[in-house]
Amino acid sequence: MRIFSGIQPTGSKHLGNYIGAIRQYVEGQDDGDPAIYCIVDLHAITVPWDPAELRSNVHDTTALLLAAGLAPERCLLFRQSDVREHSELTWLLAALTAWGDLNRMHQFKEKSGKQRELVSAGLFFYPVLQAADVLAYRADTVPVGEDQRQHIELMREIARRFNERFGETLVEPEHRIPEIGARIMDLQEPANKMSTTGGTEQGTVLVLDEPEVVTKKIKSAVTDSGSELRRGPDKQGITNLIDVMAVARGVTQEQVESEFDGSGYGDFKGAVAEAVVEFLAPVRQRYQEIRPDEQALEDALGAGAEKARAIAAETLVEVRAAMGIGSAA
Ligand code: AQP
Repeated sequence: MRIFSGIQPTGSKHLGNYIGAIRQYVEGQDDGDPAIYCIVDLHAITVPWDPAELRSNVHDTTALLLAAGLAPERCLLFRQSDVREHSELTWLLAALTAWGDLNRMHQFKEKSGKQRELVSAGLFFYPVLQAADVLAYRADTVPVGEDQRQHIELMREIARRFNERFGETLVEPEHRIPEIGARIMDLQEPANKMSTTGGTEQGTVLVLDEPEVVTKKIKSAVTDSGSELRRGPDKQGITNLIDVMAVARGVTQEQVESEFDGSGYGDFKGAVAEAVVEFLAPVRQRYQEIRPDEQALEDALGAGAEKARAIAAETLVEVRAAMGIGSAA
């Protein structure tokens, strides 16, 4: 089984990214043949960005993934822009992508609505680049959070259309969404997902937040006016905290509910804060050790890119030939 997933280079990955995606990357790195993880700097330029900050953010995210437990000798970790095949395949797949489908993407609607500067064509094309990322490796499985479901459906559609028209060349990937924690919610606005660009500062726990900050954010999480510690559609805040606790402790949501049955919300939040601090502590500590050595980070990314390029280049040869692009030889 070949695994592929991409993550944006932002300096501040949050608990939702960690639980929904990064945790799955680490767990899956030995199951992949290979497991391929990509830091998607080309996606990062679909919204306003600062060039120097972008480079530095790639190092931040690389260090965070390594600190979380990715091992370059057990998986393939690289920077998207180092493998130019992604950009070429984006254009080729654009020829098979319906404008109407792109126009229906929730992420585009949300992000373009919030944009105060230019709404770029790149933002509109974001899912095509994402399709190229995955299809270039003929990946079977894409570990992601719930918010990416629609983009995965679209890339399946593009692969299907390509194969129907030009013969079996690409693989229709399946998403892998975690059973618990697929959609971690903002602690202050539990109806919305925890998010890099759209969330509240107090409601977003960053993986690298100091323990006191994590504790403060979790203790001030918005809950409901009841007192029962159980999940339910009318109890979004508590449901979210139960999910977070279950993942941090490595138990089921039912086990959390029965352990804390009868406890007050205040005590429960204190326990969740403690569990999350403990859950993130090793990552934070390893990050401090790994991040300063930028040469080592570049070396790891460079080695990953070389292996990735070999796979993607092979796909591109077949795709170009099938589409009649380039010389016949
Ligand atoms: N709240 C979340 N719960 C679970 N999983 C989540 N993911 C994102 N938010 C949650 C998953 O994290 C992975 C990495 O996403 P990304 O780095 O490519 O960036 P993103 O999706 O743009 O991250 P955000 O935080 O969601 O930023 P905004 O809200 O600004 O777009 C993906 O697998 C995603 O599913």
